[in-house]
Amino acid sequence: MKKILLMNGPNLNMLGVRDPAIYGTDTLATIEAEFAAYAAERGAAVDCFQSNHEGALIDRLHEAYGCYDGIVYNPGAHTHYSYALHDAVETIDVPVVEIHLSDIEAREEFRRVSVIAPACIAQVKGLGKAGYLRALDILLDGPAGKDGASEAASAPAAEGPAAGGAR
Ligand code: CA2
Repeated sequence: MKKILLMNGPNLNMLGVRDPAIYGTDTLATIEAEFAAYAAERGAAVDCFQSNHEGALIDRLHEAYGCYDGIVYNPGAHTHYSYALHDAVETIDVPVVEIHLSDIEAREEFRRVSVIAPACIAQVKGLGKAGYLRALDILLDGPAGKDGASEAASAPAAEGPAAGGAR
């Protein structure tokens, strides 16, 4: 059975508590439960981790080395500036799909850049909580997906309403 790690970064523990217009009404616990249920349907086991601390997230990525078949990771605001997390993702030799609930390309200027994406095999954005499931599909099936749709192979694939223009 494949082992998948679901990681969420800073402030994502606040999902469902504030800003439902941007991030939806689901709590992180609900998203994690639905992700784990979908993974089970697909024959994969899931561990979940959320932290508001960069060092704890780096430590968890290091611990994932050799233990997981893939990681679905929403780095939160670390996305836009943490080269330390970029380096950790690059170091561990585990495929990572970056996921964002919102379409970071369509928001404030500072959110349009992901410094993590170049270390990931794909990026999914703007699909809300369904994006987490899509990210899992990419890990299990590859970026082309079950239906065989083609996506860029040489660079991380970006999905969502503004797919292709994320970086
Ligand atoms: O769209 C995403 O998933 C983000 O990763 C969410 C991050 C944001 O910094 C990224 O630019 C895009 C923020 C998560 C904050 O979540 C909250 C949830 C409820 C209330 C307040 C914050």
